[in-house]
Amino acid sequence: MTTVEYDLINYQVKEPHRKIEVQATPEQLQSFAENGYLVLERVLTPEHLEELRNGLMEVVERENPPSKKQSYGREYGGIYTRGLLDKHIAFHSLINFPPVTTIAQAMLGPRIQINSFTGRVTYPDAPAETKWHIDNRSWIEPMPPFYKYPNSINCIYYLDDLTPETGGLGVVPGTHKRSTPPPDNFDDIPEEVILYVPAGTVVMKNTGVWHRGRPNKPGGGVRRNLLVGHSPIWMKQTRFDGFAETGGALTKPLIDSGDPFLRDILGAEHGLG
Ligand SMILES: O=C(O)CCC(=O)C(=O)O
Repeated sequence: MTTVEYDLINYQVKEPHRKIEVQATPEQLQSFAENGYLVLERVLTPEHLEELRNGLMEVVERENPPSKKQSYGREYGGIYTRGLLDKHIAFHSLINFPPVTTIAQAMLGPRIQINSFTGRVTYPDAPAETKWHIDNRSWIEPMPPFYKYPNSINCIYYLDDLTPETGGLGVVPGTHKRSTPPPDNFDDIPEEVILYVPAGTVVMKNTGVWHRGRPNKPGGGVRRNLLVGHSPIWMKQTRFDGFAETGGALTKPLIDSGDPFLRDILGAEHGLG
């Protein structure tokens, strides 16, 4: 546990002093900053995992016929479903999930939002992988005088074990600090670290880190995960496939409750923080 205290330098903020009890050690935070990713092993209980798996499969089965195993092309294989906070109440348990959100606040500042909430499912009988990619980054060269490149975090909640059969997560440590994008292909990279983690583990990543979901092979089981983006409140929420990430039937009552943390994290506040 690490205590982090911030002052928001803004006359309009009612409570400018923010104290966060971060559920990580200073060494873990330092390693996240250096490598661009942090592994939180088994932070979901078996009961919580089951609720999330059931919620995800309900949505996926509602949206896709059983024969459909792919939303896009080979580059992003498997089924994707976006805007999950407004599709199933099971996911609301992750809106304020301190093992993750306090670390996001330690890395991004106290006023964070969820800017995307997506599920991904791949099946052993329909081998699927992703190419090397980054999730979200803006980098301009030369750096204009009034520009600071923004940082955000994507958290992958693994709902099934990652094994050589189901496919690990490949990451290249430190690449969030490079100006170059990853190669636009599926080739091996010598510095790749392959993470095989048990179900219930969350991998938090700077969205500029090069990574890929390795292939699910015949013999592996179904491989499910949730991809939850966090950013400072002033960034736009992602709009993949035309989805507004929050503000629909399930999240509007939470936003309308007026709770300051919920308003921030659900993207209803756009102040400078
Ligand atoms: O499934 C994984 O392990 C990673 C998926 C991913 O990075 C993505 O879909 O953007």
